Amino acid sequence: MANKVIISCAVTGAIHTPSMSPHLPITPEEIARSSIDAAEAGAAIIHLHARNPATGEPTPDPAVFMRFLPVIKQASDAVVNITTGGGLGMTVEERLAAPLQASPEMCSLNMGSMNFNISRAADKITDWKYPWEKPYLARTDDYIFRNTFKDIAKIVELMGKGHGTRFEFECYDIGHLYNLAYMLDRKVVEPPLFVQSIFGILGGIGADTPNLQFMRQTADRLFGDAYVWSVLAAGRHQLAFTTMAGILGGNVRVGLEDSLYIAKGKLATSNAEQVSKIRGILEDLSLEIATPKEAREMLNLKGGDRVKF
Ligand code: KMH
Ligand code: ZN
Repeated sequence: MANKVIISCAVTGAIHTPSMSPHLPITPEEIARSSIDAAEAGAAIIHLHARNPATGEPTPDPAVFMRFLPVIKQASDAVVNITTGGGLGMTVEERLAAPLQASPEMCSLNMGSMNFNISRAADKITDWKYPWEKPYLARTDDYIFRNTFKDIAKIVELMGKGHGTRFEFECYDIGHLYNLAYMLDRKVVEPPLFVQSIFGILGGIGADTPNLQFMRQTADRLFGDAYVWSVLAAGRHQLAFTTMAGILGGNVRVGLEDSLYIAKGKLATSNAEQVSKIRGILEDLSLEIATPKEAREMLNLKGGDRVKF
């Protein structure tokens, strides 16, 4: 089982905006449908954010999450992973509101504060669907995504100790691995650690191939066999980096949160399309895809019957 590949799918996120793709799921119905289809295509873990159904703006409102979480659970065995990163400008308290109510098997945990700059995305759009989109992106050249050691410890305390939720540790740079190692040394977090290495966000490590090995070797040195490695890369780097991660024995994350494309210049029409594509590549490389049950065993999750939705 150790060499089975977990495919995570991040279905909507808080980075892309409605004007960038007509295929980005916005409403609870669209998020549920897209998640269920992605799970059927082979995703064992579904990583979720919520959006205001009327405008597509990221929202921390637990009531909106609760409109799609039970629908996904009823139609699929996939592990539900709720963001604690939320959307740009949300407080840590706002970011925690939905996971505290839903008590999911997994939630994300961002391993450091950083300049999270997605302002370049605004350059390409000329026709904006909603007034919030352009300023939301543009102001990120002066935005710090806050995740202090105290914040991280608080999230572990509330979600980990409080709810038995385990974490997708989002590491955007090598230093974030050291932050996680510090938490491991102090027994704040427990193995097996699901380390999501992220490449290509401006403010974090770039999507250059040598960095993939650097990240892997550093994680090996710091965590030994106490971690399960996964990789995501932003935008056009998504497929190359996830393919390389599979070859190197890692797990992968795809989804429209991370990239809106399926090929050069071609928008993905669904999350399932990206899941099917990476699944096909991994299977062509003779790698086996983990089922949700196998992912639960690999990551020591509490089980889908112990969530509150
Ligand atoms: N969009 C990813 C680069 C979170 O949800 O906590 C970051 C992310 C953060 O997935
Ligand atoms: Zn996310």
